[in-house]
This record gives sequence, C-alpha cells and structure tokens, in this order.
Amino acid sequence: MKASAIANANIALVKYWGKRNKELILPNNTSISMTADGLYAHTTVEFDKKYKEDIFVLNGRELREGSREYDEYIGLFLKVVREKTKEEDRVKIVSNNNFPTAAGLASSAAGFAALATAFNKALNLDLDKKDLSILARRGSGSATRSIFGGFVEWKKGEKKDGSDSYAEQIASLTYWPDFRMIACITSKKQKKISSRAGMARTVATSPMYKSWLLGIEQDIEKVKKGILKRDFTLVGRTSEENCLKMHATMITTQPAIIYWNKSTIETIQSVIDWRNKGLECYFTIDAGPQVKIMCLEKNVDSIIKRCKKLEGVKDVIVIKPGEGAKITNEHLF
Ligand code: 2P0
Repeated sequence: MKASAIANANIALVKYWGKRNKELILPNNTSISMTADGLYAHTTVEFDKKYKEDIFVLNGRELREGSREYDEYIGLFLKVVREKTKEEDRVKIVSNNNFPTAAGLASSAAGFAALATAFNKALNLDLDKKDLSILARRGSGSATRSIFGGFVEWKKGEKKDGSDSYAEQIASLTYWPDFRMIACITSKKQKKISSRAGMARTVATSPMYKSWLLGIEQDIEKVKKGILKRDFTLVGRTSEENCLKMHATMITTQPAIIYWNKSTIETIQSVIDWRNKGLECYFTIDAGPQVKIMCLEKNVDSIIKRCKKLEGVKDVIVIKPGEGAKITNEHLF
C-alpha cells in the first residue's frame, strides 16, 4: 500500500485558462505543453490502518484539514480517489518539489501527476496512461499533461462526464531534442491569486474571454503542426501570441489580474529586442511572474549570458523536453 512516483512539471505552449465544469475540472479549451525535464515533484503515499487521519506534508510543511490549501486541493482529490476506489484506510502523503511552489512554475501539475501515479500503484488501480491523465486532471487541470513526456495535448473533450478530456502525446522527448525553455525567475514569492481562482474570475468577468476561445483551435493546429515539423519559428511565434492573448483576458478581468512584475516586463522587452537583432527566441508566461524563453539549443549560452545581465532576474533554469510521470522505488518515508 506504499508507492512513490516522480513527475515533471510542464510548460504550456497553448494555455489552459478557464473551466466549463469546476468539480470535474473540465477545461473550456484544448491546450498543448512541453513536459519540463528536471522540474519535478517526488511523492510517496502510504495507505494504512495505523494512520488515524490523512497526513499531507508538502516540502517539509504539514498541511492540515481545515486549511484552505488542504481543503481546496488535496482534500478534494482524496474525496475523488475514495469515491472511485472505496478505499477506507487513511493515507500519509509526503511530497517535495525541487522548484519554487506556486510561483508560476506549474507545481500543481507536477504534484498531482506524481500523486495520481503513486495512488495508481499503491491502490492497484491498474489505470493506463489515458485514464491516469483523467485521474490527475481531478487534482489539477495542468497535471493531466504531466503524465506524458515530450510534447503533449490535453483534449478539452465534449462529454459531460469528462471521459473524453484527457492527454495524449504529440511527440516524444527525443523527437525534438534541441528545443529549450530558459526559465527566468523574477520572484520566488507565492503568488497572490491562484490559477484556480484567477481563471474562474476571468471566465466570469473578462470581456475578452470569448475571443480567447475563438482563437484557440487555430493556435492548437499551428503549434501541433510546428512540433511535428520541428518548425521553431511557427511554434515560438504562435506560443508567444497565445500567451499574450491569455494575459489580455487576465488583465481585463474585474478586478484585474496582473501576474507580471517590472522584471517580467524588462525580460519580455529584451526577448523582443534580441529577436529583432537576429537571435531567434520567444517568450511565454504562465500565472506568475516568471518568463520562459523558448529557443534552440545552439542559442542557449548566448541567451543565458544576456538573461544574467538583467537586473531583476534572480535565477536562470534551462529546461529540456522531459519524461512523463513514473514510479520510483525511492520512498520519502
Ligand atoms: C497552463 N495554467 O496551461 C495554464 C497557463 C496557468 C496559466 O494550467 O484549477 O493550476 O488546478 O485546474 O492546473 C494553471 O492551472 O488550475 C494552468 P486547476 P491549474 O499551464
């Protein structure tokens, strides 16, 4: 009844922003991401009668039932798992991320992909990757994509029960090995508005949300085609535009959601400037202040050197396409 798993975060090229069903975590739009090598969650779970209550320790800190962080995420997910499996024993969960939690580096994606994978083993659920991506989705939408490695599409699906809203691999991590993202960390603080709350507010109030949805299918087609043809310009340009469209819906939410800080903007402007001078790179930004710069491996050193000169950039992380979630024998307790 004890199992451990490791799952990488992922960075979206075509973003997920907004749900059509909050309980089942069903998105309004299809999204595409790259699984991020080296930005991972490592999670151990154990179901046992010796536990009198569920225990959840995230990065060394115990979160308890009754706290918002626990009830809105792990508590809801445990309910889903218990309904599905009828498991009555309490569970201990210990999870560590090797990157800043909740600052726009998809910690919930890595966390719930690792948790679903560990539950699958500990409870002998025997789910295949498609069904595992559906289970991970019930923890956090973006976790759906982290089950697979390389480049991944999360199909929004049409059905009310969510059975057709799952992830599929577009291309494996070896298909485009020189694709890189350079994450520029501009703040390590916890963000003020969670993605979950932010997207709900955007759907409810942004006058631009309808046009966001109208443009999605085209972006999906372009990015998918770009990945399959290894057309860096097509993927980079489309992803950057898609990111800006998502942020336009956030900024026009009432009250406005602005995840950027001044170094986010400085980095955006630098990327545009470098590109105009012939160094091909594009940016993407999620629900946080970090800027991820897309480039090819041959330009990594030159871009890192430039990023390090930017005043507000505290850390630079180079990210390759990574593996999907997997079981490990290394237990955390
Ligand atoms: C993405 N984000 O596609 C987009 C881009 C943030 C901006 O997926 O409510 O933490 O748990 O389903 O998965 C963040 O949303 O939200 C996210 P829930 P999640 O990567």
